[in-house]
Amino acid sequence: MPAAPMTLFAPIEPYQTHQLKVSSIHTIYVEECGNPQGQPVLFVHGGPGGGCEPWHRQFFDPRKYRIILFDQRGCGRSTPHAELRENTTWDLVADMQAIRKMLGIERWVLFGGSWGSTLSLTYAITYPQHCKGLILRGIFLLREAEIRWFYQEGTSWLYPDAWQPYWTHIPEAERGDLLKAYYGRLTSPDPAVRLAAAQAWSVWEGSTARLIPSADGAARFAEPQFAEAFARIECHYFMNKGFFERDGYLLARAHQLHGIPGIIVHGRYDVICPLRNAWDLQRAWPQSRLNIIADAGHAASEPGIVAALLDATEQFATLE
Ligand code: STX
Repeated sequence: MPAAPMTLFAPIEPYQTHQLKVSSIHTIYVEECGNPQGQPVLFVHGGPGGGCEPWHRQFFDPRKYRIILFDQRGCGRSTPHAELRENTTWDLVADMQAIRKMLGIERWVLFGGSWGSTLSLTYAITYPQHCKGLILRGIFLLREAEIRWFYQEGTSWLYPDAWQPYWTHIPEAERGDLLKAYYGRLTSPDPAVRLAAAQAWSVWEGSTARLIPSADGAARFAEPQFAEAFARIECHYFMNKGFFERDGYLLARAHQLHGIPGIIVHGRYDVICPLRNAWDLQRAWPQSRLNIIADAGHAASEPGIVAALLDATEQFATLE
């Protein structure tokens, strides 16, 4: 097998784009890149509410893959922007089925990081017959302990500097439940209250994503259009516990993944989604392999993570 490249493939443009109406309110943006006859792969972005970016196309050899990307409800180029109504995990799973059918694909590879891993796992557990294989990074299982770790107490002990603006944005009396306090502000009728909360929420996440933080990396998270969708949609999903029927739902249903090959890539120093998540998932899913990256945090763009993901897409390019 030829060695996988260490850096992303060259930038590409879609050969086809779609606006798919998925509910009375929502229309989602879908694009296809690479080789129309290639291995179908669905890129599942993070957040929820993060949207796709052009460089996300570059994890896949465009000669070997039919690369499908979509912006989930309420974010990126999907409309209406930052909308929370008719926006649940199960709506997104249904949207993925609608995309699959629209494109005439029977089985595909799923590629998702962070919330993209959560949603890919939910889809695969619901529709294993349509999944050839899963490539997952920065595993997020949306358990209550994981939400508490990042938004209430945990990462705060490692990043007290970045934590300061996040928790002082909320008055002392409300700090016992920061998620709830943010939810109130993120759904305020006052656009200024919404935006300030969205920026504080979003910058917290942007400041903690990489092993070695970069100033411009966090700056994008303060951008109003991005922050509003990202913070509102994330907080809405987490207030609703991912819309799962119980805590630990994904691990409890992991047996549904039996027979689906998986490659899990996770940074040792991921403080948004601790390595324990990937460990627990691997143990519940014997057909997966866990690749721990010794010198990386949570971000998809860190060098060791990029190299491991490129190696994974090279391996799955010919999966039957
Ligand atoms: N949210 C984790 C997540 O899915 C708890 C995520 N974090 N940052 C991102 O996604 C983007 C880089 C996609 C914005």
